[in-house]
Amino acid sequence: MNLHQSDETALRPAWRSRVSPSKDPMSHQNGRRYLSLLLFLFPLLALLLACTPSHPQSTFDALGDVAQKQLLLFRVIFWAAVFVFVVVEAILLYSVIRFRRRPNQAHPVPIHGNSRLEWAWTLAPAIVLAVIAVPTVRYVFETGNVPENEALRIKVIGHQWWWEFRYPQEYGNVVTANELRIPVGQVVVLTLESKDVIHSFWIPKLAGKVDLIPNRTNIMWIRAESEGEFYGQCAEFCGIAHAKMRFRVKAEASESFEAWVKAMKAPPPPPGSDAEAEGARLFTQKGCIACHKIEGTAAVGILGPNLTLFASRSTVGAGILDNTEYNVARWLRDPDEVKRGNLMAALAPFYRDPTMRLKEGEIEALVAYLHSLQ
Ligand code: HEC
Ligand SMILES: [Cu+2]
Repeated sequence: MNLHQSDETALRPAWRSRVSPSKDPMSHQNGRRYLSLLLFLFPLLALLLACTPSHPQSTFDALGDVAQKQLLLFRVIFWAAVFVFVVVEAILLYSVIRFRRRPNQAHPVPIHGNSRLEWAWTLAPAIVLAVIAVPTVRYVFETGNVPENEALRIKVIGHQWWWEFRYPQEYGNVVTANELRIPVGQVVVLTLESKDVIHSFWIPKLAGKVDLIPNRTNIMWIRAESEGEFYGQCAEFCGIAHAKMRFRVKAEASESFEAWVKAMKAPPPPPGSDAEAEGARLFTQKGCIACHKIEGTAAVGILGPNLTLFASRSTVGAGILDNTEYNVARWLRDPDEVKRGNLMAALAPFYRDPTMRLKEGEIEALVAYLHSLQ
């Protein structure tokens, strides 16, 4: 007989002796400890990943005035915080080790009040806060006040779950969706409104987020210092498809920007093939024109994104899929599969009533037509 084992069994309380080792409450606790360690490590990992400047939405790769000011402010505050952390932890560690309890030591005498220390720990944070306040207040004004020099003013309207951009009269009142074109190097003032609920407009590499609030107009400005495509997204939970409410900002030389504005005002070219002609016909017959607008055609709907020059945009479904023939067909076949809850699938009669669904041939023709719009 194993003496050791029987000893242990004898010592165990009755309710524990029936529990098998794997179900032992102690090992359960161990599991919990691992779980909390994982729960701690996971956000840390996510944080580290988010810090890579190569990420298309990294705020550490600021490419516009506003984002650069905000990044500088972040750095000042971050290093001030690191300095405070190091000093406080150093004093703490020193005190813990230097004044630790030793054997046979009498109880320490409680002391009361030390004006030198009290002055020090009142003044030091005040100085740190004052140092941080100087650039903070300065940049709050600089990013909040819109520079007025011949800025281009664009109205941004948030919809569940896509973006509308309206250009001013000087730019022919052009309206587009999900892809904001701006001239590089120019200050662009954005007035932000919402059609339904609160959204938040965020282009990490160009500027921090500003909310779009129903019945209110907010203002922000951006200036892209280099040409390129910048990723953006809604940053305020706004309903089921919130995570799929993205957009792109395309900053380009002013000549190509002007050319784009001109093209946006022109009617589309005549159909180049039978499929395109069939697609144009279906676009009217299926009722797409009730919700979508295509400049220079009978399509004047405003419930959905403006599709003028749709083929020149880089995404479909508000920034979530590349604008390829395959993906546009996928969108038309079943928008809900691509973007659960979106309003095209919810409101268009041919998605509500399966017998009216588009047939493969019709989808092909519509894709050909939509991709001829460039
Ligand atoms: C009831 C209104 C409605 C009808 C009818 C409708 N759509 Fe839409 N459509 C929308 C809405 C709303 C969206 C935006 C969905 C989203 O991204 O959340 C959309 C998005 C799209 C997009 C993607 C646009 C982009 O920039 O991402 C395409 C392409 C499109 N519709 C084509 C069509 C075609 C083709 C038809 C006809 C067969 C059609 N739509 C009928 C409302 C409608
Ligand atoms: Cu939103």
